[in-house]
Amino acid sequence: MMKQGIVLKGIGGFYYTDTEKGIYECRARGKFRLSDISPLPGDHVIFEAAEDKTGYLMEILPRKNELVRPAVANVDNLFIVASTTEPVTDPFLVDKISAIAIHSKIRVILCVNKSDLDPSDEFCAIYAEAGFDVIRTSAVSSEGLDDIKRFLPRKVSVFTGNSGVGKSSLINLLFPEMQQETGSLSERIGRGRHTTRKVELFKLYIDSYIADTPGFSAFDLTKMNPLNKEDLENAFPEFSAYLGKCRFSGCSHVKEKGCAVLKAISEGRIAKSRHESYVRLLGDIKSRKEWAQ
Ligand SMILES: Nc1nc2c(ncn2[C@@H]2O[C@H](COP(=O)(O)OP(=O)(O)OP(=O)(O)O)[C@@H](O)[C@H]2O)c(=O)[nH]1
Ligand SMILES: [Mg+2]
Ligand SMILES: [Zn+2]
Repeated sequence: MMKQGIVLKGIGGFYYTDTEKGIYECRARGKFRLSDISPLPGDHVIFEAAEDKTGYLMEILPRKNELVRPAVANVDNLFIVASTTEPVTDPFLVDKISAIAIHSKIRVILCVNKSDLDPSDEFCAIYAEAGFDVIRTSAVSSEGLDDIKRFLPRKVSVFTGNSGVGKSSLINLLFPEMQQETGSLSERIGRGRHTTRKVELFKLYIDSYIADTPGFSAFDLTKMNPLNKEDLENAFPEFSAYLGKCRFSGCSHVKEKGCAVLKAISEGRIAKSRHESYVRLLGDIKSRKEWAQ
């Protein structure tokens, strides 16, 4: 019998696929192994189901979006977890991941975690003013957990961010039955035993899934889906009020005369750090084009 389900995780050639009748352990048919496309967590799939809850994947339905790092498909909400202490999140990481997500039409929610250690007022303000949903959270005081929960119903939500910011801790507190491994900074420097290794979706309630993911390193950042130049300015929501108002059409908002974006920065309406990230991403895009020629 053919069934439709959503892939929760892939391990050793098995794809654990959730349906209204429970989870099926599916193998991929040869055509998946031969083609470039392999099933990702979040994929909607058609499979041939057997009585014993095993099956064969036959088809991956079209994806509405797909992230490379973390590798997951059909994401509705991307919770970017950041911290301004132990460890300090580089704003560039937030700016790059959020730009990719916005371009992929994924809703970005910034969780500024460890508020018990640092209120992170300045960091929160930069992103709130840029138009992001910002939640100040703590896995120690439980601040912000109810605000996270409001975004989850009937969505696929993915937690990302650099290693050690508290993604797994927040998820464990929200849903104690998930019990993701967590670890202190000193533990993760060793062999990283207690840090998250793989992407796996968990079903929370009907049509609602959540995924913890491994923390980012600088290496991962260079491998993420790049945008092109035209898409980049649109991936910075606070630029939108000024786009089309620069003196020169095709303005790249770096140092041009009469640039409306630069004027907004000088008047304090756009944060300098956000613009610095934009310029850096634009530079990455240009150098990639030069290499490609
Ligand atoms: N004070 C404080 N410590 C926290 C908070 N959240 C997490 N921690 C601690 O930070 C460390 C890292 O937490 P994890 O939840 O493992 O971090 P992670 O983001 O899942 O890390 P990776 O799996 O490596 O990506 C642990 O020692 C946690 O106890 C918080 O809100 N406040
Ligand atoms: Mg983790
Ligand atoms: Zn401009």
